[in-house]
Amino acid sequence: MIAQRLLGEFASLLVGGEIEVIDLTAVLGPKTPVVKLPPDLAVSTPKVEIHTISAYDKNGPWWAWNWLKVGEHSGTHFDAPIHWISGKEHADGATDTIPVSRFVGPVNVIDCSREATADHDFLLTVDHIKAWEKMNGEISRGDWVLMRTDWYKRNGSEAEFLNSDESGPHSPGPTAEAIQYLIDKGICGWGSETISTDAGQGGSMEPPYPAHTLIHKANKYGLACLCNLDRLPARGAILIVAPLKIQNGTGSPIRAMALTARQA
Ligand code: 23J
Ligand code: MN
Repeated sequence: MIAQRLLGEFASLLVGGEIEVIDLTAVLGPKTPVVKLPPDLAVSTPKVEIHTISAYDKNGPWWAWNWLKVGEHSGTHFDAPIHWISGKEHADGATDTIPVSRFVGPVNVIDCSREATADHDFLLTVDHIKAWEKMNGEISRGDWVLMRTDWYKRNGSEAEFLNSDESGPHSPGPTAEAIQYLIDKGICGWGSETISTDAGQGGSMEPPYPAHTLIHKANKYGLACLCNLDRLPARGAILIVAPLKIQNGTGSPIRAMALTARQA
């Protein structure tokens, strides 16, 4: 009864614009930055390609359509538990087996934009999260947690976004302890604005790629290349992040969005 009434009120607030839909997604196309792994370690994902089938021409006189070449982990995307070796045994850990309820949930946004601008290798710590919780309230079971860095402002340029030098890529991320703290709180998933849920230097952390390793071991989800987190409140928004239902998929591009109360 109460849920039905709230849905009715929600519908009118949504249609009236008092509840806004914020786009958290980067444009997906040939310029989309893709992760570059050390060639001696691994094969990397290809760049996105968009191929025309027809464009109201001899290949289809009255219609236009395209086909895509796109890695599962391209652009604003979802990491499923089976993406990582630590999560490969989860029977409900692929894009086609994750319960659909996991794709909608309350979201906490931890603002690290000042720190990440000053230090491209900034790592979010447990103390930082605890300070955030003192200000904003405790992170709860089932919540999504996103790391705001304003790094998305670089995603028009792959060089700026990956920010690599002789020592490898440099972008902010979480410490292993911070991720474990969030897992112990029972979060649903963890998301970033950067190319990976881990820091650029995550490969040389302990364990290597701690966000991937620990989050997926715990049957939880990752989000990467999110945009516009500076438009979200620290808490109180609802996140919607649905991957394509790819058969045994390890991840998928998404249209990430959030429902927020319009600022007065
Ligand atoms: C494979 C190996 C390392 C990384 C990644 C993929 C990703 O960034 C990803 O998209 O999950 S860091
Ligand atoms: Mn990924």
